[in-house]
Formats: sequence, C-alpha cells, structure tokens
Amino acid sequence: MKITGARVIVTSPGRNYVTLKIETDEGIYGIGDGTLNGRELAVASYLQDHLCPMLIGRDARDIEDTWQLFYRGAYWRRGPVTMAAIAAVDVALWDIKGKALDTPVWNLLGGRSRDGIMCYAHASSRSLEDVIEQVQRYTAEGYKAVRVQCLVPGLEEMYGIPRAGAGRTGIGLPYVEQGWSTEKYLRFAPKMFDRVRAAVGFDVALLHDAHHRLTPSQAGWLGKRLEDHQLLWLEDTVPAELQASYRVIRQHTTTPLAVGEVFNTLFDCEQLIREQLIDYIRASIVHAGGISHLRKIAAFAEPYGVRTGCHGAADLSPVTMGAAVHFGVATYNAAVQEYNVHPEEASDVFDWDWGLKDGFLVPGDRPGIGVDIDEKAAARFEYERAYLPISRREDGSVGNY
Ligand code: EZ4
Ligand code: CO
Repeated sequence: MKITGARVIVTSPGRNYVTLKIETDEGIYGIGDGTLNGRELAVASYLQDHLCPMLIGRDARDIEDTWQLFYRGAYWRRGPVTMAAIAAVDVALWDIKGKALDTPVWNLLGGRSRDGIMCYAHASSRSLEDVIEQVQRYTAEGYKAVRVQCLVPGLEEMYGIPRAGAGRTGIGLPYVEQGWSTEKYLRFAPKMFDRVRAAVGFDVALLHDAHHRLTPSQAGWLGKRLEDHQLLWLEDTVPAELQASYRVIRQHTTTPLAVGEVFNTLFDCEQLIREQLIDYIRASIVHAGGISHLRKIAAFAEPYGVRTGCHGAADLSPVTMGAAVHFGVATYNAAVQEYNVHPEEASDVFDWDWGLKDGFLVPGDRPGIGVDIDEKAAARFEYERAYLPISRREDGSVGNY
C-alpha cells in the first residue's frame, strides 16, 4: 500500500489545529494531529516542507520503520516541533492500518483492557463558590474526577481561569502577561481544598495543576498540606527539565504526583519513572511522537507502577483525543485521560465517533481512529496567530509556565 499524497490542513474552528492527511493508492486515507499550541505553523512547515515529500512512495503499512526514519534520519532528534510532526504521521498511519484491516485501533494495540478510560473534567472559576458548584454539576453528570482551579485572591488574572471581562481563557491576541505570586497561591491553595472537600466529600476524585510554578520545597510543602484531601494527583508542581528535582518533592509528601504534558520522549521521564518519583506520566500522543512512542513510554512505566494520565486540553484536537481513547482502553497501565470540551465550531470541521459515557471516554466502532476531517469546512476557519499567556512574578521577572 503506497502513500500517494500527504498534506497539512491548518484550521481554526474556535482555536488552531494542525492536521495531516495521508492518502494511499488503495483509496484509504488517514489523519493525524500535529497541533502545538502557540507554535502551530512551525509543525505545519516541518510536515509540509520536510516530512511530506519523504512520505510519498513509502509503504503505509510500515509504521515503525517510518517512525524510525523520521526520528533517527533527521539527525536532529526530539523536541516538541519534531515530535508533534512525527506524531501526526504516526497517528495517520495507525488510522490507515485500522481502516485497511477494518478494525478499530484499540484492536491493533492488543485489544481492550477496559471498555472506557476514566476522564476528568475542569472546574475553573474566579469564585470558590462557583468552583464548588461546578464540581457538583460534573459529579451529577457522571464524572468521577474533576480538576479544581480557582483564581487566587489578590491576583487579577490567572492561567486557565476565565478572564474578568468577556472571553474564555487567557489565550488571546496579542500575547498577554499575567502577574503571578507563588506566595499568595500557596496561602490559598490548601484553603481552597479545605472548602471544596468540605462541600463535596470524598466520593469524587479531585486533581489540581500548579503549572510548573513552584520550587521543589514549595511543592513538598503543598503536597504535605494536601495529603488528607486525598487528591488523585497534584500536577506539574515544578518544571521537570531537572528530573532529579522530584526526589525532594517525593521525600516530603505522599500526595500522588503527575507531570509530563510538555514531554516529548521517554528520555524526558526515564529517571522520573525508574526512580518512582511520580505516579502518573502526562505525556500525550500528539506531543510525544504518536501512538508508537507513547506505547513505549507506557510499557517502560508499567513495571514501576507508574500509570498514564495523558494531557487532553482543548488544544489537543479531536483526532488526538480519538487516538487517546483507543490507547486508553487498550493500555493496561492507562489510568486517566484529561478531557476538555472542544470549541463548538470544531464539530463543523471534525467528525468523531468517540464519546463520553458516565465519566468514561469510550471508543466508537469505526475502523481506524474513528475521526474524520471535512476539508471544505476547515478552509472556512482561517488560522489566527495566538499565544499562551506569559506569567510575570511580583519582582518583574518572567515566571515559569
Ligand atoms: O497548559 O494545553 O493540564 N492541562 C494544561 C493545559 C495546557 C495547555 C497548553 O497548550 O495545563 O491547559
Ligand atoms: Co497541566
């Protein structure tokens, strides 16, 4: 089965998505997501200008060989742009293989370990009362787990929290800077969970994301202070370029730790997993080299008792989410999948068969990934340059993300 065409579709139905479509001489095509939030066109060019020409004429069946060709053959390895581009190719080829064999991708990954993958919703507000109401609403809808984020008193805007005026999040044009104070945050975060647990009890799993803004000792303190609230996980406490920094956190708290939404390969988390410094690895299909590489991360993590809790914010397109659902039901040590509803217009462009059932994401029964793209509709939503907000500390210096 020869690859006859490969093209990149950049579209912005509510937010930017980069999709690769690979066509074959048997009339079967596949799609993969290469979206890198805030740096979308770099991946689009990497694909269009560098990988697509190499794909033409290759056998679409040889997924692993194509992965190795692009990873090793480039000489320049790893990094978010490279690995998102490889992921787009990889997922498109798994999609093609599923369609060619008339079977969903979970079946190609060894069959099902479970019928659905538990997901978590996002309670996020400027007011704690509202956060609590949101948790209660999600629980009533059947969600088993909710991530809890609230505006810290004394801060005007905060990443992931609705803005004061109109508009959904801090994602905007041109780029915005938001003031940040770790001290204010640390005073508030434990009280927030005291209030939320008192209101909603312990039957719902709660999670929290610190967006890499703490030091190891601050993270250890916060984790310790939150222990009795029994979080499902505390996410991204410190930036993890220095994996050994998690030793300090681990020694100070038994709160389960999750990190890795910005990781690209196993090399970013090898020490974290081998030393059992984390409980959940958050690497995603789109940002960590596709299904082929995420499988290897999961396989490496399994004997160490580390489970996957893959990133799944709305900038991970319905294509990645489809792939993640197949991965999540097939992979033994897949524990949780982040789930954020996509912008409404995304369903004008993408058509997917995966769905939400009683707090679990379940695959449909289409062959392949189960997601399609309407290229005409995609063309109606022109790319819009967008940046993630940048944090600035009280002393004026740029903060961590
Ligand atoms: O900041 O997807 O856990 N989820 C997150 C997300 C990420 C964005 C970055 O593109 O932290 O909101
Ligand atoms: Co996060």
